[in-house]
Amino acid sequence: MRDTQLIIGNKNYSSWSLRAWLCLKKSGVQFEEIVLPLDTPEFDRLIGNYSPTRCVPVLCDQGRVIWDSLAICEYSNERFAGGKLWPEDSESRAMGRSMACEMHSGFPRLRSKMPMNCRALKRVVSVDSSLREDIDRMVSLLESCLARHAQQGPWLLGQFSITDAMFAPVVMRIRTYGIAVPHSLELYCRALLSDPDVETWMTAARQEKWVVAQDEAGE
Ligand SMILES: N[C@@H](CCC(=O)N[C@@H](CS)C(=O)NCC(=O)O)C(=O)O
Repeated sequence: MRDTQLIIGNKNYSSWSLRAWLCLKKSGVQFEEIVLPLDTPEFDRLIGNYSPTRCVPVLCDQGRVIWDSLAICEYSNERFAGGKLWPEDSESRAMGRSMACEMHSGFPRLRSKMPMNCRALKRVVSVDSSLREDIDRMVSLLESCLARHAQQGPWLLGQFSITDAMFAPVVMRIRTYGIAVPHSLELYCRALLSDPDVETWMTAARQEKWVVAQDEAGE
């Protein structure tokens, strides 16, 4: 058993788990992964052994318990990545932090009506005006961030950052639900989906057999 364990939900559906997992991967630390399938008696039986909130993700690192995705991303940055998961430029960092926090607390319609579902494709959900508002906000936010950092690299803030991890599940949704996006954002989606760590996650998600009925949205 490793000293560092990340407890996550199903890779196919658990968007909060993906965010924390990706930051840990990018920080280079070796960690043990424990998958507790969401919405199962097993999850209910075991989650209390790890998580004070009974939610995933939760990180157990040398006796410390760190819960909540954004806290795990920040902890990974400080403890394992030497601060490299935020850019040096304070303006970019401020923008990235605002975006990460907006993702963490916002986009309620996008999250509930278009749940992350990595293995699904060509799903159609009806887009009402409130969902459209979330989609439009997400597209304009990502597009302007990419335009601002285009000279520094392919990620949202140039180099990979916590902001990319927070928005990775949004890219999954763009793909699953066929959301039309501008060219620069389309290129970003392709780059993120072909990242080796993201591919590893996707491959594992496709192999899972669990189905969470309420997260199977769309026709
Ligand atoms: N704010 C939390 C949300 C975590 C969350 O809602 N996790 C879901 C899975 S993606 C969960 O554990 N659901 C199980 C439950 O609520 O019983 C975070 O950012 O980590």
